[in-house]
Amino acid sequence: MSKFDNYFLMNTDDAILYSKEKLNVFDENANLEATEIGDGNLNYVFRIVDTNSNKSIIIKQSGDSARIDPNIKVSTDRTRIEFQVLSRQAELVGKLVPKVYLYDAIMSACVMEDLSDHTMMRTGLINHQIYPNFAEDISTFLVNTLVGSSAICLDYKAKKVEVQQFINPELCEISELLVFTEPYNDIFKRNNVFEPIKDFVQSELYDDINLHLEVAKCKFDFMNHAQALIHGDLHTGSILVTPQSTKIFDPEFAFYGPMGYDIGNVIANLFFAWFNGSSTIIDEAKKQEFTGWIENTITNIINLFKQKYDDFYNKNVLDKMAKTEGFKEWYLEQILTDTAAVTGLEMIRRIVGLANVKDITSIADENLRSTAEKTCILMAKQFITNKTNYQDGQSFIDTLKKYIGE
Ligand code: SR1
Ligand code: MG
Repeated sequence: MSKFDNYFLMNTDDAILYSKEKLNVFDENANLEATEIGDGNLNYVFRIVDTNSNKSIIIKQSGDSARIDPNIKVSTDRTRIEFQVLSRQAELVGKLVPKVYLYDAIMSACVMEDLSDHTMMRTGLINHQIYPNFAEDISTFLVNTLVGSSAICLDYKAKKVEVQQFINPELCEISELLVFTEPYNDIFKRNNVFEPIKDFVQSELYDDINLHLEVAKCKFDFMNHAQALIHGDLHTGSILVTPQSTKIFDPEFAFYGPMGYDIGNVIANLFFAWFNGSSTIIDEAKKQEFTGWIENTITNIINLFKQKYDDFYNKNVLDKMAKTEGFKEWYLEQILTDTAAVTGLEMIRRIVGLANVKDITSIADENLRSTAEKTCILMAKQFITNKTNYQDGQSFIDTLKKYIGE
């Protein structure tokens, strides 16, 4: 009989006991200390350290409801998905994801590498840190995990098995509501709209029927286009960084969906960092350096994605018909079109939806925050309604410049 034979939500003492009983990581005379460090919307994350040897690991456990809102019930199967996705992605991109050591189906826990020497990218960006390798690393991650898990590279049956393995109905439903529905109507009255822009949100989002039509098209693409094993929640809170290293984690929203969903999430969250820097950095030269780096990073991610896609495709394409002249280019155009639309969708939902982002909510000056939020919404609408026009990195920056009046 073990305390861990039946599921319950652990506290720090339980996490220490769990480490001793279930893991073969620490010495018998280890002096273990545990801290709960989770700051996401859903899960509990324990860091266990042996103060004698400094050896440490992470135990991530899922509860049956969201931390951000206990009324939101979520399947604990998401931990299995996270473990299996990280294992699969390790084969595709090696060191760009944390190592996973154990999945415990009873406790809905996953044990993984401790990356406490890294910083959560959103925190780093809010402190206006620059990460010179990021565009290179994330473009490799995107191409290898997305194209590498798609029907371009997998045989017919293997791909269907993967689609089935990573079916993720409850987490997808969260995105279907929070990203593709509620920002346009607030049907569940849980949107978080900054008071000074309420009227603007009413006219630009809730009342814009043409926009709703374009969003509906994207929503049905998200629900029905099983293109690749996507991360599903690739914002800057799902990325750990140092100036030399990038680690993409937390793929609990993963499923077979459109590739552009991941790329668009990365681009949108970099725009939030741009608006934070532009609104809060006082020193003009520092501001230019930081926002200029974000602009180059956005441009480089799209352009590097295109280059690496081309190379990866040529080396790995299996399907006979996918080798037809012109198909590779056509397929890329669709991915970039989806990317633009999702950039817009993520920008809107993080400004007005249930789950906001600190980059924007931490802008203390009310007028600057209102301007940043309105500009994000207007840019986002362009990305959604003119999604076919974003086929290179510069086009994303051109929209930024247009709406900030440069
Ligand atoms: C109820 S969960 C709210 C948001 O947090 C996650 O990180 C996802 O982005 C989700 O939409
Ligand atoms: Mg998360």
